[in-house]
Amino acid sequence: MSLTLTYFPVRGRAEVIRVMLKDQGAEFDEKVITMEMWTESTLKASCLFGQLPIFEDGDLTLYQTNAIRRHLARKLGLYGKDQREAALIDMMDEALQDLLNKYIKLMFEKDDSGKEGYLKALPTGLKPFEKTLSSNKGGFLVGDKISLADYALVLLLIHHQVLSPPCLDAFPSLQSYLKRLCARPNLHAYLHSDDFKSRPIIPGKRA
Ligand code: GSH
Repeated sequence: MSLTLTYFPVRGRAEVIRVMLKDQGAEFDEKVITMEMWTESTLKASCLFGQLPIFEDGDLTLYQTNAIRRHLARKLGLYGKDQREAALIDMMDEALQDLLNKYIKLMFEKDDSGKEGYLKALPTGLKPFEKTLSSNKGGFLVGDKISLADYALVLLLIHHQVLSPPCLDAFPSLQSYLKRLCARPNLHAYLHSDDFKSRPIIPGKRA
């Protein structure tokens, strides 16, 4: 089945989808839409909610990042081993979305004035994940296999280390988790690729 991701030439909301597909070794095509193409074409009008990303899986066309992520998680076996694990994965993922929303808000601020306050509050946001990882012997947020939520956490941690390199210093479980997951062969190759490295986090913000 052919998979196609359509998005802007930035990491943005689509990066977690890319990371998941790359780590899983899933072949997919990318359609890169520049701002010029977006504003000058009929693509926006053709999108159900007027926004990207678009994900096509054969004849299934999906909008909404989290719907795409969950579709892929179900398809690729990244949603836990049973309903109990799926519920816990959803819980972790929702908490990660809360952190991500704050991070996105900060990224789109015009200047750096919010950064200090953001970094001051960050440990409170990271603590539950540290606690979960330090008590889960399976090595992942839930169970003993990588899930939808792990990809969100890994990418969030990578981006936070760009924002503030020492931000994980007080979190040994998060540090070793990040190191271990980033060493997964496919993920390691992707994270060191020009493709990943050259893509800005958001327009105008270099990683
Ligand atoms: N809830 C949507 C999702 O998660 O997919 C939000 C999508 C969204 O905000 N897309 C932005 C977009 O298409 C890029 S990250 N912006 C261009 C526009 O709205 O015209």
